[in-house]
Amino acid sequence: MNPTTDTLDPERWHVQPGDVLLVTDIQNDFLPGGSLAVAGGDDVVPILNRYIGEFVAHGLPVYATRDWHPEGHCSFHAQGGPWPVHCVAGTQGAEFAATLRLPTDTTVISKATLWGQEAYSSFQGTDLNGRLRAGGIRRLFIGGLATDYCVLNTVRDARHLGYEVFVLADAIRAVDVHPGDGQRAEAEMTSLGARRITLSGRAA
Ligand code: VGL
Ligand code: ZN
Repeated sequence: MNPTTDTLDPERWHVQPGDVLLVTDIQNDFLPGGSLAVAGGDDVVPILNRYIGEFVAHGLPVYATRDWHPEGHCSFHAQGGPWPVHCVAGTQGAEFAATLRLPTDTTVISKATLWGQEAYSSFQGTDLNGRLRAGGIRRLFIGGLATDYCVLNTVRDARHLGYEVFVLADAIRAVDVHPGDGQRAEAEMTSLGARRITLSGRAA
């Protein structure tokens, strides 16, 4: 139990027009057995499938982001970066988890596609903001991997861009390179005005 998150009660919620579900980096390399496995990363897949079902049932859009690196990306150890080789575009490790039930009309956003640039935020170097604006999106529901990298940086940018943000507290997991990184990330997202929700808070 951690006091930082225990004090943050998930709130009741329902979806409405102008909402989007952003499924973050549910790729084989980030799941157990992958080259940059996030502990418990597979636990979030069935939960995300239920959020996806909620959005589909309401005719609302689902976006899925993917880390999509070129070979020899600057974030890899051999290039002096912090990470093992992971999510190389077109490889099995970069594929979405087979158990993730994305709708056929999912909008896929690829990030960190340039050799010399790291990008943890799904807004960085992508057309995500333009697509959301064009779609009249005002509220982002964000879950996936990893809490302390892509989810955190995407939430930061989303808040600075003026979106309302709901963090799917039961559908995120942290890398925790330093113990507590995930908890600190969750506290920061809350301090930025992102609201925490869970499936159980869904209004009937
Ligand atoms: C990520 C580590 C390395 C992420 C990407 O998207 O959370 N984390 N590359
Ligand atoms: Zn990466």
